[in-house]
Amino acid sequence: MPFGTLPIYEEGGKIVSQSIAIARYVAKKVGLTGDNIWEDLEIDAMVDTINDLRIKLSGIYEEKNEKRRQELKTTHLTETIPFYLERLNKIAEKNDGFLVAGKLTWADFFFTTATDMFQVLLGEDIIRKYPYLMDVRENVLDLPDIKSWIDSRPTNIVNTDVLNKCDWILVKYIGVLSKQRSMVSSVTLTYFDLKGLAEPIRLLLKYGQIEFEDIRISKEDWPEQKSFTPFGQLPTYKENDKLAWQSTAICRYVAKKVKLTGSNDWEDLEIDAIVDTYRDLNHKIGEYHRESNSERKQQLKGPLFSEIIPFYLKRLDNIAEQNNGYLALRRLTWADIYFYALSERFAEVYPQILLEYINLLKIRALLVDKLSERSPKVSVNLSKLSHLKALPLADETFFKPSHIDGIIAANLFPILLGCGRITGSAGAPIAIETVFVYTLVGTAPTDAEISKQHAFVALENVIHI
Ligand SMILES: N[C@@H](CCC(=O)N[C@@H](CS)C(=O)NCC(=O)O)C(=O)O
Repeated sequence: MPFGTLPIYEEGGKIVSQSIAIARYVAKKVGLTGDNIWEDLEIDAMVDTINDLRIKLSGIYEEKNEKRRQELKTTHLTETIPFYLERLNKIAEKNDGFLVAGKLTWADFFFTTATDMFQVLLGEDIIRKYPYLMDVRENVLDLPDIKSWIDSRPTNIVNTDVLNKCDWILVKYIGVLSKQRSMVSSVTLTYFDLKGLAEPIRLLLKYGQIEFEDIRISKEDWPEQKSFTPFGQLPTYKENDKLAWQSTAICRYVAKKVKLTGSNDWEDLEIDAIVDTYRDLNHKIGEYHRESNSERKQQLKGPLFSEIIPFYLKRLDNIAEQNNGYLALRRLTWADIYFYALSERFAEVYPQILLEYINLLKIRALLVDKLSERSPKVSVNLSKLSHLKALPLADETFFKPSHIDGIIAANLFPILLGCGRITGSAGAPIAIETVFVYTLVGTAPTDAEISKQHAFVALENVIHI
């Protein structure tokens, strides 16, 4: 089992985990996806929204204290559930009893199975008051094949003990579009003035050189702006007159435009599974950071740092090692950009933890390469660097203009430094020993007349000294 969780899906000897990624993959096989990448984005956003609700409700069952559990249940029944279901009901009304695109898609299946589970867990029929949502369920449950499956399936299908232990999350994805910039005439991304959930989308747009308006809502303006968003949250993404929400769904959509998806359905499933797995971890880290009760926070801290984080990072690190330094498919995909952007905050707060996972650090370095400009800007004159001759520089062409291999956070830099210093003639760059290899800092000697040309040469292959 790749990450110690069920369900897993096996096909032709290949195994993958992450329930929503698997559902998306199977939906493609059985023709329940959208007709174009925007419809797929809408389906993904819908599935993620239902899953957001699922995650909120599952808090009731994770709460050990009986009084707090009842309070939470009441809040969810009176606030959270009506908030979501009223909005979903309106959407289903506009879509003639379906959730997306006025036709049956896998989002309707996801809704039906999720609400089955909510009803068992809450002991109440929460859908009864929402006629169009009842239609959504009927449109699924009345399908002859589904009917006969329900009649013949094992009766103990919902085992709440197991459900309480499960932590299934979501994600989405699909095809590939032309990289033509002109296809996107006007893109607006709205979020808070933070990296957060918008940063992977920003990086994907930047990677594809898609121009966009980066709107950042202030804390003061948020209460008013909230009511204009589909589910009271950000980010939202607008393309011409169409609006989308759900950050991971948007990432997958933009990834298709910029060609960072897989080249077949199975490859996309592999990317989705990695993205969902990192979301699982991110969710657990987020739970700890959001906990305001200091006693409960303390209880979460031990298992999070001694078990959960090492469990996930070790496995992801192994995957990157086996994948030519990437998280999937032995090449750059949106899973890497997603991981990089969402782990940035983690890397800032806990630089020491990430240092133990050298392959994950390398992904971060590789990505900066894709997102940065070429350096040095003109070729370096090697004859002026004779003091570097004996050094085992991994990148033998460091003197040629090319993309940089990495940026090291200032707070990490001192930790990486070793004691060695190799200096040349006055003004020549100094080679500084680091845990990776020697790096050069200083003014690069060039044939051109350039007064301030800095070469910071990090090297392609990591050499441990
Ligand atoms: N699953 C959603 C979650 C969105 C979300 O949690 N947004 C937060 C900011 S990170 C938000 O809008 N919070 C403000 C609020 O709920 O009032 C996504 O990935 O887009």
